[in-house]
Amino acid sequence: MTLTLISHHLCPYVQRVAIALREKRIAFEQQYIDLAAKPSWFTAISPLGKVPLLRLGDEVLFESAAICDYLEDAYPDHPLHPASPVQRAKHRGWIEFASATLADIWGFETAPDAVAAQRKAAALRVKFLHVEKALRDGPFLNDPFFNGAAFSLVDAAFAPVFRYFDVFDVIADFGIFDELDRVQIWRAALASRPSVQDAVTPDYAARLHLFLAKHRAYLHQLTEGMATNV
Ligand SMILES: N[C@@H](CCC(=O)N[C@@H](CS)C(=O)NCC(=O)O)C(=O)O
Repeated sequence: MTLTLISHHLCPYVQRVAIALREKRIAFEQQYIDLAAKPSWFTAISPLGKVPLLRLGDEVLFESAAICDYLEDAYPDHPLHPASPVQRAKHRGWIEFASATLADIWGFETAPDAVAAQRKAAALRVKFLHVEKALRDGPFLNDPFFNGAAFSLVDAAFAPVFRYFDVFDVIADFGIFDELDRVQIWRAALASRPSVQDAVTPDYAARLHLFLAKHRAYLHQLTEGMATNV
């Protein structure tokens, strides 16, 4: 059976599933749609009108968490959730935390001016301070994932979060990660993971810049020299 991941080039939730599929060594195809002009076949099969969807023959799954749960159940090799129920519940909580962080990123990347961007940068810093505390102690450089040596769905959820900043950091330094040493090590480890690198197309950064331009975002104004740096 062919698995098809219905995708959008910039969607971080799509990336979660693409990373999980690659980590579990499951073959799949990707089909990209334009969310600004959703095809009628897509709206017919997507109850919330959102990507990702995972097509499995005649079946269609929606919502990234439900899709990842399905992958864990149907493909138990290369597990991406811890065995302990307590740890699993904690991981689910942190995956939800990544979603809340994505909501702040949306506010940051679409902020129309410096004041709004600073406000959202401050909210993001508070989020990452929590993440810094959650990352455990230990020989972190040799063991850099959320759960230590084993890559998990929390890693798949945060990798697309950090990817945004690979583009934003080139535009301006908002100090969001200053002195968050564990977060920075984690971010670097995720960026060098092949499943993470392959979860987007090579034109990801160019597409994100176009998105910023379309929203007339403060970050875009900085690239154009239209605004003063923070
Ligand atoms: N809770 C959903 C969120 C998915 C989501 O927000 N997808 C966005 C793109 S990143 C989407 O399809 N939005 C629909 C639209 O823009 O109309 C999940 O985890 O799958």
